[in-house]
Amino acid sequence: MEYNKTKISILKGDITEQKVDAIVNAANNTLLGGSGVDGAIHKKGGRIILEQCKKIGGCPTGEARITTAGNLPCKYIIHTVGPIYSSNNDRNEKLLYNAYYNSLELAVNYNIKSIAFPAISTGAYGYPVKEAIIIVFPAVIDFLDSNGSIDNIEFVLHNDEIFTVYNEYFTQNLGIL
Ligand code: AR6
Repeated sequence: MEYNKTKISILKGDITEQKVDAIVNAANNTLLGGSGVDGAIHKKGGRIILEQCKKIGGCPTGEARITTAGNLPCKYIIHTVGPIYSSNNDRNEKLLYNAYYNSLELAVNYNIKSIAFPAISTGAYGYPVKEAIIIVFPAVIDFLDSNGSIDNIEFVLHNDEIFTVYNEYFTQNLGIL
């Protein structure tokens, strides 16, 4: 679909293979790597990403930081940290919203025109996908309403169940987005 001239798409796959300007990493506060999408990005991207992350020195939950992408086909990695679902309670929604919004804001500051997001916090951090999705799209739409200069936003889902939830939400809300 298109919103304010930005193409928004959902696909099933591996975010490390996306040939976009930037991919978003679902990192942790240390930015020193981990499992899941974070592990895949560091493994395929190579040590240069970790070296830059070490220099940055961490990232608070809901904020975003940027590095180059090493051996990956994209140009940049935007590292953001989503909330750990079980430990934030009433702040989960705001923190997840901020992770998406701040990643997009950082992207625009770097003149990034295409960006791919994983389903932040829905793996190790335990955020239920059906609760996450109703935060993700409004965050993106709010951002585009105030800042339209991104051409392409992709949601790259690694897992069938999550892809189905995104797809249903996308289909049902297409008319009102
Ligand atoms: N491409 C796209 N999505 C992926 C990929 C991939 N290659 N691999 C996994 N996913 P997670 P979190 C999906 O656990 O919940 C790390 O250890 C996966 O199916 O990667 O934000 C960090 O260092 C899930 O839907 O991130 C943190 O400590 C989604 O990515 C912690 O995990 C997010 O799952 C962050 O947890």
